[in-house]
Amino acid sequence: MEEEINKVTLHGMWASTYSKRVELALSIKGVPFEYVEEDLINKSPSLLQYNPVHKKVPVLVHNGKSICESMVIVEYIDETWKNEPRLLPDDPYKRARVRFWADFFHQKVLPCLLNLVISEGDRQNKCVGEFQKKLKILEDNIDEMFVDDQGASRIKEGRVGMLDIIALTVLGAYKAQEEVIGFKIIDQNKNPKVFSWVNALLEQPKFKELVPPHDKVVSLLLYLKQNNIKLAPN
Ligand SMILES: N[C@@H](CCC(=O)N[C@@H](CS)C(=O)NCC(=O)O)C(=O)O
Repeated sequence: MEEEINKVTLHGMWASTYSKRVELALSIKGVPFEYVEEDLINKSPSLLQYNPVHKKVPVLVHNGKSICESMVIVEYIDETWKNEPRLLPDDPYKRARVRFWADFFHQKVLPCLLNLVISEGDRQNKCVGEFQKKLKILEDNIDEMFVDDQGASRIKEGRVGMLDIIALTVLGAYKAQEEVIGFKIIDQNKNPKVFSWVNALLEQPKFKELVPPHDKVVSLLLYLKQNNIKLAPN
């Protein structure tokens, strides 16, 4: 009966940064869920039914009701399962700041990084410059992003939140991306705080088990690059 009352299903895709946000949030909260891997070339009728507007993953289905858009879903999870750790702070101003920085990752950092990975030559050089500017903004503002608490020990103890989730899902595949493009994009010397943050997250056991395998990500990125398939985040 309990299971029927709290039936949670996630429609996702293994390599999707957006689906991973939801998987991580559910895992952090300890919410059991059924996972449906979607073939995005041949989407399931359920996905089309649950997300008729965008027809995209992730979709969370909670007791038959669907919730779409990764950041909306992460907030829904935090508001529905109120156990610790809270993914957003209670204080309205701090919540607003978390949303602001999450949006910066989502709207600014991710598209820039994806452009960098798939482009070549002059275009790629331009993208590198743009991406470095975004990293500098993160580096300069990272202390605020930790919200109440500083860095690695907090993450080690599993006190992670929405900004950790988005930082990991946007920047966590940087080693695979570096392998594909052949140069460093997150440099320990130039971006020490971002570098330590992302690596502390990659070491967190809950996160570690959910990060897609390095070789599989490299193969996918090479395939997308060689076939000139644009990744159009939105
Ligand atoms: N803004 C959406 C983006 C979701 C998204 O772009 N999902 C991609 C997978 S990474 C997708 O389902 N693409 C299928 C399509 O575009 O047809 C979110 O944050 O959830």
